[in-house]
Amino acid sequence: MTDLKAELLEVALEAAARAGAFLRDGRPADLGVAATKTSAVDVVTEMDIASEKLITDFLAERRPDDGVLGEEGASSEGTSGVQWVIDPIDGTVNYLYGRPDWSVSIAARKDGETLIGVVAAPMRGETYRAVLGEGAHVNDRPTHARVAPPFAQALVGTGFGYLETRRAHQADVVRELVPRVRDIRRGGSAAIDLCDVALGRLDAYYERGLNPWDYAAGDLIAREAGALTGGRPGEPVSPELTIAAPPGLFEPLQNWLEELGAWHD
Ligand code: LIP
Repeated sequence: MTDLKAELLEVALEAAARAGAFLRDGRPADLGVAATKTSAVDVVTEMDIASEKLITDFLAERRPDDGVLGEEGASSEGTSGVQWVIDPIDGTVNYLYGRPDWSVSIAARKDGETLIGVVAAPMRGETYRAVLGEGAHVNDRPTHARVAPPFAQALVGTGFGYLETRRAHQADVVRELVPRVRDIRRGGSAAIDLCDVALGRLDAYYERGLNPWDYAAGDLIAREAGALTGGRPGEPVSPELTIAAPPGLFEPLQNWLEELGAWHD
């Protein structure tokens, strides 16, 4: 592991641990919605904002020359060429409702490549991490995606956006999926869903409409665990479409999603 990747990983693990503990231990019993974004159900809480400030303050202390992109507005170019991509709470609606599946997602990118990714899931007592070319781990244990099952036996995760028109088309797509696979799961945190593919807790995951902060870390963790990731055929993961699955399942799922127009509203 290069010195840079080792340093970025150590900083990301500490930042995610601090934010995760703050969110787990400091959640107000009367937590409410502080603001909305693209719709009345696309919510931000005071804890999203506080978590992003905790992380960006820590990064400024440890890596002052790096750039930052955060879901709740953190945005700076930096001069080092390293950019941090942060989701201070992925699964905000779950966090708002006191449900356990939420995470802190932190990735570091340089020259267009994600070098390290960390996803902390405090209510699971687990932290997922990966370094480019060095494999994926859950806590300190290496993890690998499941071997591809037949399509009809695949457990597939997905999610839905916050806009009515997008949700209606996503429902049409998942309607076609349900009779063709083992089952679906809708966890509510893309970062955790991508890590669940890395852990073998899902056979596949797909979703349209994610932001870079939702998928940056989980995409690397899934790939380093042996899964393939991408969007439309020949495309990388993007807000247009994100897919993760082991070889042998990735290809038929990608073709099927292309045919059903899962990449558009
Ligand atoms: C969420 C994603 C989830 C998606 C939600 C939302 P947030 O991110 O993790 O997979 O279905 O619509 O985008 O908003 O909680 O950071």
